[in-house]
Amino acid sequence: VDRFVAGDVLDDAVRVTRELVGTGRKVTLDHLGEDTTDRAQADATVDAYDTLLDTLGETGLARDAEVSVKLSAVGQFLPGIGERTALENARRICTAAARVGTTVTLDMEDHTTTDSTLGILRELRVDFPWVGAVLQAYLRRTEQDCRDLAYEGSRVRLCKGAYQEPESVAFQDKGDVDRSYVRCLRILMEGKGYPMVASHDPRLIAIARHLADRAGRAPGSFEFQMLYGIRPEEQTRIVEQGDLMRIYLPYGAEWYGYFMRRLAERPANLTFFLRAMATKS
Ligand code: FMN
Repeated sequence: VDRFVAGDVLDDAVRVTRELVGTGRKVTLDHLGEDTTDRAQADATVDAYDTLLDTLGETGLARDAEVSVKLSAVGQFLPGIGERTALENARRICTAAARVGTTVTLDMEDHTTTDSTLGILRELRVDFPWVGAVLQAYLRRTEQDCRDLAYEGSRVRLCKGAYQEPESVAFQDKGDVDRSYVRCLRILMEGKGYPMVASHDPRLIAIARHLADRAGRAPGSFEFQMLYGIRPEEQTRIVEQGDLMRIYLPYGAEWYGYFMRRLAERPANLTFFLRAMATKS
């Protein structure tokens, strides 16, 4: 599990963040946890982000490291009061991020949460215009969401999407998802916002670079993003070509859901998992 998750504790996360920043990469830290229906657990997650953000401030890492938050981990699914709680808790995290001078991105979860998450994003952006959105190219609605969110100052992470979704809302064919990704990329690169290209797919990365050039974007007016531990050579190459490269770094004890999605995407990841276990015993 070490290959994908930065240990159970904050110290490990800070150590890995410092290493990544030392090699010219940016970081977005995700305190693992999702789908809570327990108020106390949601509050504990907010406290963890609070401590993390203070630590990033104290260590001087807040300039290069932001945080990613899953609204389901901070109360979105609490019966009856979910949206209100998630908004309040996300506000607390944004306030802590503003205090140390960094940003927050709201991860996107399964399609039943998209409207709610984009609604909370809109409310947060009134006070914190730098809050990042995530859009998933596998959803049929996403091209339109890209148009709506391609405005000045709008940070948008585009990914393919990691959940099992029905045909009624999501493209099922890999080629269709890739084509949707390219259409969305074009809208974001030609728009006025700040595109964050989250993919390990070399073809899509090359197309993103080309579309950025064609739109006259300078390096630094968009960024690439990859998950911690995946395609490190490609990460280095992107840094060396002068583009911004941000690494999504999950940390904490609740690694199960995150890890299972990585396995579902690419069964070969199991080999790395077993290898990591083997080197521990
Ligand atoms: N998938 C989601 O469904 N929601 C997310 O918020 C999300 N965030 C991601 C952040 C980063 C930096 C990366 C690289 C991926 C993220 N993913 C997310 C996973 C992607 O949707 C996708 O499953 C994974 O990157 C594999 O696709 P690839 O071939 O494009 O790399």
